[in-house]
Amino acid sequence: MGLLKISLRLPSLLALLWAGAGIASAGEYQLTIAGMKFAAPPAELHVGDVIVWRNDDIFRHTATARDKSFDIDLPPKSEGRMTISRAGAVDFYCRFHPTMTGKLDVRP
Ligand SMILES: [Cu+2]
Repeated sequence: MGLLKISLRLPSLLALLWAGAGIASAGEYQLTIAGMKFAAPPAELHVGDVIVWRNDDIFRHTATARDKSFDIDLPPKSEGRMTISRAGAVDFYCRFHPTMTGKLDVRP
């Protein structure tokens, strides 16, 4: 009887610890540009998360917010880090290739 109780409780305890760790830590996400396209950003972004923009192309790009909240210059084969500082939806584009676009959806 005692053994049964323990084996039932352990998985739910582990699940609780796992969920708690997810809430506490900010994430770091790489967002790659390749073939003149931004990769799709992660669906679950939060304030405090870090985005590492990575340009794998041989062309210079930028990750530029339409609301001017960020403007990351990305020479060929380079990376640029930024910490997300506010919640909301932000459309972004490349200043050199305006058809390159994407959107960040940031939760508080
Ligand atoms: Cu570009």
